[in-house]
Amino acid sequence: MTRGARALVICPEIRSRRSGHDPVGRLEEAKGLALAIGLVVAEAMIVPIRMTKAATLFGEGQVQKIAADCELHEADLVIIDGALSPIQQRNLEEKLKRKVIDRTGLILEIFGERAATAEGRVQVELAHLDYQQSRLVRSWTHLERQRGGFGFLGGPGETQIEADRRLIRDRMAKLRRDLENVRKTRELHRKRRGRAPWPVIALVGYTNAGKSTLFNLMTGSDVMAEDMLFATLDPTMRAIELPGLEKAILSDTVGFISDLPTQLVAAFRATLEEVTAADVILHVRDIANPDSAAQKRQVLNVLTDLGIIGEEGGPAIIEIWNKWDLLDPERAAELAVLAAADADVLPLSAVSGEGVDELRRFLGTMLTEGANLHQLLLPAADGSRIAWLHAHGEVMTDEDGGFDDDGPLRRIKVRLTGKEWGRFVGFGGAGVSAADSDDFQAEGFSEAWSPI
Ligand SMILES: Nc1nc2c(ncn2[C@@H]2O[C@H](COP(=O)(O)OP(=O)(O)OP(=O)(O)O)[C@@H](O)[C@H]2O)c(=O)[nH]1
Ligand SMILES: [Mg+2]
Repeated sequence: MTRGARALVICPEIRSRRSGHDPVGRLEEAKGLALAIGLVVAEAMIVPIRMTKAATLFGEGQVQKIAADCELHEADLVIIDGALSPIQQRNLEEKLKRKVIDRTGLILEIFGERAATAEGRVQVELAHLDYQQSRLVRSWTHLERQRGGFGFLGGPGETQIEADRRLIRDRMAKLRRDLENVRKTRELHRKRRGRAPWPVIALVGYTNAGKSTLFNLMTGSDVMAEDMLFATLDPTMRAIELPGLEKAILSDTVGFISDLPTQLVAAFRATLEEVTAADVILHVRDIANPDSAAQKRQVLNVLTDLGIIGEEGGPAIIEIWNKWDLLDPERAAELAVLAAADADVLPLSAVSGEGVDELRRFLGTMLTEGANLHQLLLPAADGSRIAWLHAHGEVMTDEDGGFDDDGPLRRIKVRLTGKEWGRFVGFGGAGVSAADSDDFQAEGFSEAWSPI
């Protein structure tokens, strides 16, 4: 797609499929997507559809009106902010005599342009090929032709479309293998490192909600935070200090969007592995956006699709009602009552900094509460219990602990909740040597290990 090209942006509003989205918010978002890929929005409009047409989505009269608008606004291409079937896309391109891109196509273009890491690029290409493949199967039949003359290149009667499909399939298979290798290597690294000893806090939310701005504010870093959809594509992590907690890891992530192409959900999964392992999720919401409620639903849907929240629960989710500074005083007063009534909601402005100290205190309390430090001396040979501690607790130190009659020992300081401690003891904690508990209490830790 050429940067600087003029786009006519159309939001189809399908009567029977009211999504609860605010149409104006939706139109703004569609324009934002076009801008995010460097297009010029020549004109943007909502087109209500009473009954969708299988061939063209819009009715004949509407198609003519769109064609006229294209001329009037000198549009080079048309963006339909919804899903088009391959046939609809082809027919509209013929009737409008312009390239037509649907929402999925547009989002894939943005990701294709932005993906920075090798892994991100592979994932996006995979999603793109998957999208193209479905277009080949169903819409390119009108282009189907015999490959003339060179029978030896393919089997007799092989058609161009079959060859294209095979190319795509082979390429996809290769990319999947590459991706699998990258994942295995990363998993290996992670295993070697052990579970991060510090709690992980992940920022998630709708695109443009202010995640990166909050991340910068809390970490003093300077990641890209812009009024642009999908400014962040690759996750970034930094250490922060919290009241009562020496260190926690804050992770900034890619933003979500409604009607996320299914092909991209898989790409998100890998990018969001850190979120899966998070102790707390901060769901950053643009509370001043008229579409805020629908955006929240979308974010929760994606988190569910990704298996991050499920029936057995998952990490705690705290809602950050961001962009508080943009609310008019009346709305702010209304929302303040709601926020005060909900223990999991914090009003905040990542631009003015208002509410950030409260957030820090909140996180500090939440992450230290209920977890106590234990100091253990375990036989170094007892790999399975040591591994269990690394997997279930926050291991602060794991160092040489001298010898006893049976051999070398490890001295392990670990923070465990009461429940996990109970499980550890049940798991075979008996027989663990007692550590010098006096020292330990002197350091101000809340509980020391005593022999069973
Ligand atoms: N007025 C106001 N603007 C904010 C606030 N927080 C963020 N913004 C603005 O909102 C825009 C988007 O912020 P980002 O931090 O890039 O949003 P993001 O959630 O990281 O977006 P993606 O990375 O695209 O998903 C920027 O122009 C910010 O300056 C806030 O509290 N108040
Ligand atoms: Mg961001």
